[in-house]
Amino acid sequence: MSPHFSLQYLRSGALPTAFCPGCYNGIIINALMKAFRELGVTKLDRYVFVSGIGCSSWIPNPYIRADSVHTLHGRAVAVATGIKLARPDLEVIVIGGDGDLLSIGCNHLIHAARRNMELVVVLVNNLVLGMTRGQASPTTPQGTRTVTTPFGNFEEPMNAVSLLMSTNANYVARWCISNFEQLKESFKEVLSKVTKGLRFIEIVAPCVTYVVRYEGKTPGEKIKELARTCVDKDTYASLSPKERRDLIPVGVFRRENKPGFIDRYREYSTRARG
Ligand SMILES: Cc1ncc(C[n+]2csc(CCOP(=O)(O)OP(=O)(O)O)c2C)c(N)n1
Ligand SMILES: [Mg+2]
Repeated sequence: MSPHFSLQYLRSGALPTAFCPGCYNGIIINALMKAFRELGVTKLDRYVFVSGIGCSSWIPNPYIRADSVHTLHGRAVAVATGIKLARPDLEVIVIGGDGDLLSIGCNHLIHAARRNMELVVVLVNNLVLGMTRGQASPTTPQGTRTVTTPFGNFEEPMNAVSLLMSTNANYVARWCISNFEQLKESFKEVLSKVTKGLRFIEIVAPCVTYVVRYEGKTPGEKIKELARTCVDKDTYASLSPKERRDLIPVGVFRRENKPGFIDRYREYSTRARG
């Protein structure tokens, strides 16, 4: 096996990437490609990637050697839903940023999750609007210095996992970029159709240019810090509110197998015809 075995899933000419030096998005591509490899997927012709606009939306397009749609900012989940309804035989994977999926496109995410739509949704939470140069986003932690919050963010951030847990989504997980193995295993789990319906994975991957550098840290130092501060969700639950400060709970928060929208719709139309 070639040491660069995952390159088979990338388009030729895809390297070097457009990402900033040290950007964690490369780690996400790597985990995804290794997941495909370990699942024994040789060609990506049964997969469609959908993304909006943002640095994270560049993860599938143009790098991954599969059909992909780069939609309007915020509309990836809506377009992905349309593709899935037209071609239920394809696995449709949305990859988007915190601005894309939780700000301008949050309504689409909520309703796709409410319907348990048969989609994989990967939220790359880099804590800012990276592509537009580091403005605060709905997930920017309180106190974080950004170009629009030069004295620290005073707003409360939203918690994507809590939001998804209030919906009907079958699979809800969060990993930090320091959890490479767990992230890869999560990708394998959601792509192997062990679970159907809406499968949501949040990846906390702070923007190295507009968050990590502003903290005076290198990408390597930050990833070591995340390895300490991202703790298993059960450990987190056992801690006092004071001990939880600055910690991020990670793990698979929900793993169910309820029928998704398309299954329920088929059953409904059979009943209606009957
Ligand atoms: C309709 C629309 N509104 C605003 C923009 C400008 N815009 C482009 S990318 C972006 C934010 C990207 O942030 P995020 O989704 O978090 O992705 P990141 O770059 O951080 O990965 C914005 C506001 C746009 N392209 N289209
Ligand atoms: Mg972002």
